[in-house]
Amino acid sequence: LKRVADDVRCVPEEKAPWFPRQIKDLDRCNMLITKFDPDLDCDHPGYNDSEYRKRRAAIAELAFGYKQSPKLRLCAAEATRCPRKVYQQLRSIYPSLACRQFLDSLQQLEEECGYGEDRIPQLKDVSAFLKEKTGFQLRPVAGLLSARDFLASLAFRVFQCTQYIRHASSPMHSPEPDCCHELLGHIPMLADKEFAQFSQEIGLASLGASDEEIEKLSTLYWFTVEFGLCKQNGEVKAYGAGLLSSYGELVYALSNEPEYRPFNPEETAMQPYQDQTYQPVYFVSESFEDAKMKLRKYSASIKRPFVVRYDPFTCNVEVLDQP
Ligand code: HBI
Ligand code: FE
Repeated sequence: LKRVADDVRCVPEEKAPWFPRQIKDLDRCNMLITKFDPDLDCDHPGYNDSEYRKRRAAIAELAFGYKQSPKLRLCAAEATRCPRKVYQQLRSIYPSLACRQFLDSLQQLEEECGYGEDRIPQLKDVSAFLKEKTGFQLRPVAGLLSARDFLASLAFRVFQCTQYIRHASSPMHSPEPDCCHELLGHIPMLADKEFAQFSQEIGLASLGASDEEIEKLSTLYWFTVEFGLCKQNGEVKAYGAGLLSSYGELVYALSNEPEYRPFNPEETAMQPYQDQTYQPVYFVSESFEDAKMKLRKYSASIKRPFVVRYDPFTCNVEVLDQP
């Protein structure tokens, strides 16, 4: 493999869309999509609550102003507005429905990071915890990002994390990601080494990919990281964050109602998905190791005029000529 050039822009834009090469380039990965925005979507539970929207705007300002730098601090989410019920209800069903990795991490987060029903932990503590476990770190984001920008950050082991909380009128459901979804659904999984590697590899596969490939990778992300199931000691357990942060769908997904199919990236990437109701089908992985190997094979089949390699020492992405 030959190094193309050091110039950040050495892949001409007409050959591939721009993508970040360094972790600080993530400051440019900030394209929000307007879906589920409480200011624009009249079905959003917070739409008619001007105080909620004002608070959201202030939290959004913090995310917009964030620059990738180890010196900057994440804001202290909405630490006192914790819906106790969310934590209590979900916590009670995790032992029988969540995968082992999730349960192990959650226990550590309770012991070391202030997870519990009484308050929302500080994102900077959670970010430091993750950094130590798997090298993942959090960066604040004001809402739903474009799939391209969202996936690109995963390539650098950066998770774009919302800080606002769902509207108080619907404590058990949120149309958009909120800090309950991130903290309960995503963070415990990102503290697992195999899963962290799997997540980063989806991110690396997305860099400079065509819009069509981004769509497929985001569908893969949806049916694994958000709604994935896996086998464990002969039983099926949940590892997807969308499941682990939704009491209703977690119970539904592990009942005998929905259809299960084996995880297979070529097929999974083409499956239409739902962001309004429960999924009609869930994909079951044999293990994270197996899911990772299958994803690797799939990624290698994505056509790009170059290959990317992540350098863990510099945290940069190197771009190499296709051999
Ligand atoms: N943005 N903040 C945020 N959080 C997500 O989980 C998220 C996103 N944008 C796009 C997205 N997820 C999906 O398209 C994934 O399938 C990539
Ligand atoms: Fe999510």
